[in-house]
Amino acid sequence: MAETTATALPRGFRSARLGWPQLDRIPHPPHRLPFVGDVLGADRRRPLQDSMRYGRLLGPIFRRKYFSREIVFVWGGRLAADLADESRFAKHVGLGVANLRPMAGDGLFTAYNDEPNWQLAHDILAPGFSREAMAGYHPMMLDVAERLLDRWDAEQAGGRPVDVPGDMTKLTLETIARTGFGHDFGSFERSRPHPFVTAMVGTLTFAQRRNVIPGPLSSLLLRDAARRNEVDMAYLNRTVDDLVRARRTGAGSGDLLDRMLETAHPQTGERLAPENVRRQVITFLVAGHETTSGALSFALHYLSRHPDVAARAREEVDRVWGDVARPGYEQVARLRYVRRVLDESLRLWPTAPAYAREARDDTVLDGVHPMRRGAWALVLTPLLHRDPEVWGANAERFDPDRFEAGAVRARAAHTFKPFGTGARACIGRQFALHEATLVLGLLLRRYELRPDPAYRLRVAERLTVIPEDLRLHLDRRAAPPRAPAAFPDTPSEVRCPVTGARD
Ligand code: MNH
Repeated sequence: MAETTATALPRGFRSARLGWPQLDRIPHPPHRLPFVGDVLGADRRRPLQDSMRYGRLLGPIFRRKYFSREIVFVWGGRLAADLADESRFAKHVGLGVANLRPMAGDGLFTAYNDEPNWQLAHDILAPGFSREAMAGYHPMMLDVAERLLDRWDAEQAGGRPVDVPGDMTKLTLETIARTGFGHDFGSFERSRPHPFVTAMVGTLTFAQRRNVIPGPLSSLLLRDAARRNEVDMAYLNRTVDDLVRARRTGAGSGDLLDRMLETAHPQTGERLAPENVRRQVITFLVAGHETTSGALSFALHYLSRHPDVAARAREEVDRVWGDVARPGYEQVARLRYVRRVLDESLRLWPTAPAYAREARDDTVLDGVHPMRRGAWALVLTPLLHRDPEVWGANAERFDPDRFEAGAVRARAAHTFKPFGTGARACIGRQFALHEATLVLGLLLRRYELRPDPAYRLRVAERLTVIPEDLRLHLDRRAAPPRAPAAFPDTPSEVRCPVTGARD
């Protein structure tokens, strides 16, 4: 498939001017300039937090213009819920997602809705995220987590603080590489990030910069960055090709890579072509660790700042796990409160912080804003998750009880969307939640977390978000209580935040 050039109009309108007949009713920042638009004072390294600032100023739907390209942003709960209507709206592949197409092509995350490889890969790979598949990954996830504990034990013994985002990235990269592809990057044996991570961060940052520097200028302003990006992409491709080659000559264990290489579509018998396998492997290596690493890092930050919450979570781990050395698959799902801590962290900082929705046909958004077929809007999840009409006046406060089952039931549907929405929502949701809950449980059981009192949360952006320079001091806890849980939690009814369905 030919990539759309920056100047041609790709699918969906490049500028909202064309797709929103009554655009003038949507507010934009003051001091708009001819030609350049709203770029004055814009923070080009932190475009998300920049847009959050404008969103707070301008309200639940607003627009910003970057040179000739105008973008509509949405964060109000009612508007976002309307955009979740799958009969009228669908995923829009634009901005950061579209900028990743040179790397990820028609892989699951970046495929256009009507590209045949989306449905094919989705149907082939979905069983890789079933309950049974997850239970199979569990022991491998534990193995990787134990390497993290070894490392943190050593840091703790040496009185050194731990590098939270750095070590969470090692953990999640090793987890997806091991469970998905039978590969070991050796991250914990390295003092610096694996070159795969450095190259990946480079391409994500480049894709983000291209959002705010439009086509005609980008070739000029980003020339050196584009050259470095070529090098990064070549490295990613090489890594993946080596990995696939090794598997073709060796034996797998029924993991994701085996499914990509061996499995035929259950109805049509079709298989993924080699070039598409390469796209999928890159997609899963990147999508499968970057966001989970951020989610774990934010959760650890909030736990360190809320000792009452940490104590409650720790009490739950002790009660449910007792002193079993290796908690089983089933024991992870029973950490209800730890899971709420994670949900609440993903509420305040959903680590894939935006998703785009386009009109399937001419329609009117929330009965107010007409949209032509193909017109689209970007949902700013961190602001949606702080809409006072949904979350109350104290929406900025960290409070895991917001995810207590009764509170979830009482809330409007489609207002918590850290994993996106509809048919193109995250396929790895259960994988991420299981991995993160397991790791938080293990860490809470082993350590008390002590923050650096001088640290103020700074959020770095590279399409995803992650806390910058977060370091924590650890204290080893006394051994957990002997007796395993005598009275396990009775599972309560919980609504799925993505589909609104009840478990
Ligand atoms: Mn994930 C899609 C967030 C973990 C693989 N993921 C999405 C989307 C969001 C998202 C949001 C939808 C984007 C869009 O609409 O444009 N994902 C997350 C978060 C975490 C996460 C916040 C962790 C926390 N994702 C994972 C993991 C994997 C994964 C782990 C793989 C093991 N995600 C994907 C893939 C897609 C996706 C693949 C694209 C699915 C599709 O379009 O069919």
